[in-house]
Amino acid sequence: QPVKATSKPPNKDPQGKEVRMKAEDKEAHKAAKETPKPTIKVRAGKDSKKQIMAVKKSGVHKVLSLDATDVPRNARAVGQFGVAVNVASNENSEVRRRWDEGHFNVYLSDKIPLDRAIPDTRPEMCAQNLVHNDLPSTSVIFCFVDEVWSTLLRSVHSVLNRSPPHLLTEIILVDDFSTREYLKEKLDKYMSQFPKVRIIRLKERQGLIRARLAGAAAAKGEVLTFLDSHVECNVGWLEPLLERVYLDRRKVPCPVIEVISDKDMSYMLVDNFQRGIFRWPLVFGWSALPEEYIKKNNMTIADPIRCPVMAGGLFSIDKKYFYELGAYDPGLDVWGGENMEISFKIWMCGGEIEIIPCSRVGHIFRGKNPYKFPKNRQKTVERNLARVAEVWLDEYKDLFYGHGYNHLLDKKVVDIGNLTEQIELRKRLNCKSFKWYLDNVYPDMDAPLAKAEGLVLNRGLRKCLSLQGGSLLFDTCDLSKQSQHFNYTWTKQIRHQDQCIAAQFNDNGSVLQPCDDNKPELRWFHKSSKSALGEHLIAEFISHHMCLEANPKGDTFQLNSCETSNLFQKWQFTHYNTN
Ligand code: UD2
Ligand code: MN
Repeated sequence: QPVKATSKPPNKDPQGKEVRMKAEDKEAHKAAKETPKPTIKVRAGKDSKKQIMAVKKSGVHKVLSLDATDVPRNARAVGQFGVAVNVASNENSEVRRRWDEGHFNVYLSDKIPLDRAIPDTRPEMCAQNLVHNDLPSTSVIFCFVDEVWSTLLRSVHSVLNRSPPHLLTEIILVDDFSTREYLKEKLDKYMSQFPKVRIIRLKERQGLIRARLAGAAAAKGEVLTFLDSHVECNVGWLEPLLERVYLDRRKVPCPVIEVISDKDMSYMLVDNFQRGIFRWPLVFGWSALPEEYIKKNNMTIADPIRCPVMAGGLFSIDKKYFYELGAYDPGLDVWGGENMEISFKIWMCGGEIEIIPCSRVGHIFRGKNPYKFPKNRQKTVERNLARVAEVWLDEYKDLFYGHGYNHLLDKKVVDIGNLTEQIELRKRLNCKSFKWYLDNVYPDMDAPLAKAEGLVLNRGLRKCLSLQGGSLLFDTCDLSKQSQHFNYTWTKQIRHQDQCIAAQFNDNGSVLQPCDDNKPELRWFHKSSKSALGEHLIAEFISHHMCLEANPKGDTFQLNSCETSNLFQKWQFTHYNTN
């Protein structure tokens, strides 16, 4: 199972053509380009100061729509207003040469103003929304390792320029042991002009998860806001997030993540009603809210969207609540899986994750991680995911393993580390079960506990497996008999309650053993399809070509070399959940 980088939210039309912007936005954009008239409601300067001063302690006010202080902007600058830039063909080699510095168009990024305007992509009604005057203030935390200079700075400027100053306690840059020279003194010097920006340097590479923990530990704000280091926060992005935390400290709001093109650096609008979900084996993705759900709940495009999981990079959380939840599992390495961990933890232990359409942040989605993994990337991510599965998934962890990660079950080969503290935390917080989560938070998720189930018919004998009085026999097939019900599990066991069929006879000549995920002799390869060896039960333990065979007399079992057409080697379950 390849572990992919975080998928982009959909921003393509059904024909598959890329839709850069809505038609009307495109017009506005064009107009903006021709006559420099950004789609910005209020510019910082006198007006916004007056606005901020007008914010009294209690009561509500309209969302402040601040933008860059740099007025007038260089309207003709490359990439201004978030439009696509086509690099001249004689510059292509330079684009290619610098691509790997960040796995996006670094050459172009360096040409674009650090405080460029981007289209205000919020739904119209957002600018009219009211938020409380006494919102909590936040520390914004950027973790980075060898980030590209211009994108890091553009990220910081977008926060400085578009956040109401009284709500921004500080910006914390956590340098996860970068090696690039410009990220040292040069960065210190540059940031020293902004009193709110602090830099924390980690003494060795910790990975983004522990880097975030370091940032959180240093933060002084009431709320923590985590961002990736190659983003652009849009107009009015912060208040709607803080408003949700204000309303209920257990709400964990995320902005809509929009797409900054890795090729032409344009700012692209994403589809409405997208929520964060996962598919097996814990792969993050986006999916539109079901139409009926939108209708039933009378939802507008500006309403918060409850999400089974968050993408991971961008969210606000009450600082105390973050620690009550035990923050992140510090045993997670480098990158990946922490979004699943915090999502399950939040939902199962009493919180909520929401996407707030009135808060929008652009992010450069890169095809590859532009930094090195100290160990192998694939192994790092799968180890992280296995930790999450072991702590949070209960019996559903089999679905995780069964979708390409069965090799992780061999604890002797793969060390996923100690989980005692994480398991105790879950108990202490009195968190709900994963089944509760599936039923209540993600009911449209398909999560059958077995790959196949029901009766197990031997095609040669035309009889079914039956477990009676502690031994395995054949009997006339009868669905009503509990003794004939077996599961073919995701971890490849043929299971009846806690008894499994082994590819091995024990001392009493029986093939039954207590089930145990760590025992390779209990794993069978089985395929229901019409492939050559379909329906065989092939022992994985002994060899890939030994099959379970019923004696034609119907009294014993044996392991024989597999024969495609031998019906006594063919087994069929009543019901298959895959294929
Ligand atoms: C997504 C998330 C990211 C994180 C990741 C899973 C978004 C937009 N991004 O992947 O935040 O949740 O999924 O783990 O939702 N970094 C370090 N040290 C490291 C590795 C990364 O500081 O060892 C920094 C990196 O510079 C960046 C941030 O962590 O600012 C996220 O890394 P990414 O951009 O490579 O992750 P991304 O967007 O592919
Ligand atoms: Mn990122």
